[in-house]
Amino acid sequence: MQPHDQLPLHDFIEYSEQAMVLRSADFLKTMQRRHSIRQFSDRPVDQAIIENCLLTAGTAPSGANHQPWYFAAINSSSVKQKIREHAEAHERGFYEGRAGQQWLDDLKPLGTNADKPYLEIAPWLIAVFSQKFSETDGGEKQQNYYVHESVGIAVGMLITALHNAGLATLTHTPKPMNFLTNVCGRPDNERAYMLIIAGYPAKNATVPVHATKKKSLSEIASFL
Ligand code: IYR
Repeated sequence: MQPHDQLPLHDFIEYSEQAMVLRSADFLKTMQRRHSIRQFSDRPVDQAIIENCLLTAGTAPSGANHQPWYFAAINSSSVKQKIREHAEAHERGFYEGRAGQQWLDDLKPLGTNADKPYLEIAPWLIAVFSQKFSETDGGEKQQNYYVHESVGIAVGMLITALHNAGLATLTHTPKPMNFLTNVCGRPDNERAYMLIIAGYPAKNATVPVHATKKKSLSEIASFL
């Protein structure tokens, strides 16, 4: 097969318009039940579920289909402990001044602080890495395109897949995040992009009221 060969689109499913209205409304309801949480249960989650969700993320569109992402899925207590130690040390600096007053004021309604016990309690941490360059199968340096856009889409799909599977998540971006490269043993061409915490919510899990207030359609969209 030549690289420019085309395959017929064999798996597109056409629904009736009525079904599409129902499906889109149902999916909206499903996604309106997605909340970032900060109280996780230590209940284990089967790796097979995480694998399916990562494969879902891997179906994301990307610049030139170079798929400039890598996911380190962490279940090991000792690695989670290391990540918590690093993240909390960085967060303490953040909350004790580095953030600046404006940022701290904006975070107040979320009730966050430098303590991140969930980094050890939740069964899975998924460290997401972006690849500005990658290596081809032949060992040559390959330029990647729209890296942030591509990885952002993949992370969105990962969070959606985890929620759809029945898990709760938290997106976490400790600043700086480069310690994740060492802790996860990733190569130089990768940058830590985000940390996704995934698991069951704790029995007493809460959601900040502030986080439930989503903009209305007219605030986020217009029809031209
Ligand atoms: N990374 C910090 C602070 C933080 C920043 C933003 I922007 C948030 O939406 C939430 C938290 C923390 O995790 O506490």
